[in-house]
Amino acid sequence: MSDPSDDARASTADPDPQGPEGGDVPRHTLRGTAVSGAVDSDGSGPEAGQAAGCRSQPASDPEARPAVTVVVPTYNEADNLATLLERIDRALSATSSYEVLIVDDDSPDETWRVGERLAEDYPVRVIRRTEESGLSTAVIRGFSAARAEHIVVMDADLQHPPERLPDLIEALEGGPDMAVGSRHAEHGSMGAFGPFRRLVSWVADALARTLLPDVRGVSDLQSGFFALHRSVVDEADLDPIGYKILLEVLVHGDADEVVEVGYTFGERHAGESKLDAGNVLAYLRHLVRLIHRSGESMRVLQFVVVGGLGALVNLATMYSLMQLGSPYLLASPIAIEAGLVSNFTLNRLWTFEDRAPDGLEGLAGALGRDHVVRSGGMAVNFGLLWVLVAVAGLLPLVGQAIGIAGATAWNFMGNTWWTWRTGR
Ligand SMILES: Nc1nc2c(ncn2[C@@H]2O[C@H](COP(=O)(O)OP(=O)(O)OP(=O)(O)O)[C@@H](O)[C@H]2O)c(=O)[nH]1
Ligand SMILES: [Mg+2]
Repeated sequence: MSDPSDDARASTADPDPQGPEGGDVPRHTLRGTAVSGAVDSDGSGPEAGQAAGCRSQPASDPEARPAVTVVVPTYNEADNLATLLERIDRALSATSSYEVLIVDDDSPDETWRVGERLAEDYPVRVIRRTEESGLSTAVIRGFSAARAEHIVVMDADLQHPPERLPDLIEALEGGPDMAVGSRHAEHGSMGAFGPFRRLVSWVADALARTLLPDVRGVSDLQSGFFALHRSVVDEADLDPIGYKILLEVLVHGDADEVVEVGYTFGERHAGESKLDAGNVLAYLRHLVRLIHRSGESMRVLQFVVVGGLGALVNLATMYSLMQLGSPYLLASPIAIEAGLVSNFTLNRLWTFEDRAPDGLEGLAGALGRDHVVRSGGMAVNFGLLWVLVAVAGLLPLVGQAIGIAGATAWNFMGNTWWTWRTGR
């Protein structure tokens, strides 16, 4: 975990040249970090930005701990803060003592300054970071500076309805370690999400669910709206890339029981989205790091090795048949089938050994399912090739290489969820 003084701001500091989603970030361990008063705001000392203290606690008592800390990462959200804080206050002030911790990356629109001004009316603290940037690291910074036992993470743009905060907090009080706001749970909805973003969100979810068995019970892995007991992250070694801090916490945090609370994703109130194509790449890199650290990468590696061997079996069979005088159009489908059977057998014995079905009937069923999955894989390969070459204008070989990667991902998902569904 970075020392709080990392963020101390020189008065002439420029915004981080890497931008809000800069490159790799340092690894964070929350163990043993100070959680109160260690906040730099406008440079006037650790207590800056705490003018209103914490609601329902004597403002004169600097040690007073709120029951809930709402961590809000911000970048250029100046126009959203007043409404956000007003609605959070309306939702929470009657039932909980709370504080809002704004973690701002030195926004050019001076979100941090607006936050400090609003701290006169609401229990707000502001952390203005200049030496580190990025949504996920901002949230981690919020975890370490939070003073409450219960921590909620939410966006500033009002897409996460503050009115659901009491439900998230109440869900925690019953015993679970985490409560995740979900758009797919009961009473949840994607709101005005367009079809393209729904598709992206679905693919991103499916990839994570396939590759990370630990997170399968959570229906909305893309959610940035969640609550946890601080013990979930106190000892966690968090090392995220990009946007998806929830995934990181689910995989590396100490949460045994996770519940979901449905919510409707609202429309951005003001300002602009920070999502761009770079986020997609960051997400994939994050997934690779997560599967590596969670040990699941071994299965993926085995699957790829088996696929490579299958390609060799395919070529060797075709070569042998043609040597025996078979025409290539007859040799090819036989060789393809030999490759498929080789993949199936090795995956049965090695990659998915822990899920092997019982008996001959179970095996035959798995073989049939595998053929369906791999036919889909060929369609994915061909479809991607066509889109990338005919629509996007890429070179055919590049399109084919991306097609193979897409088909491998498809086949792995199909094998994980369907082919080898038994025995688990
Ligand atoms: N501190 C910090 N906050 C960030 C950064 N990038 C985004 N945020 C904040 O994280 C929250 C989510 O960002 P959004 O741009 O709204 O992302 P999104 O909700 O997935 O995308 P939209 O639906 O298009 O709004 C907002 O409160 C942002 O201000 C960053 O680099 N640093
Ligand atoms: Mg948003």
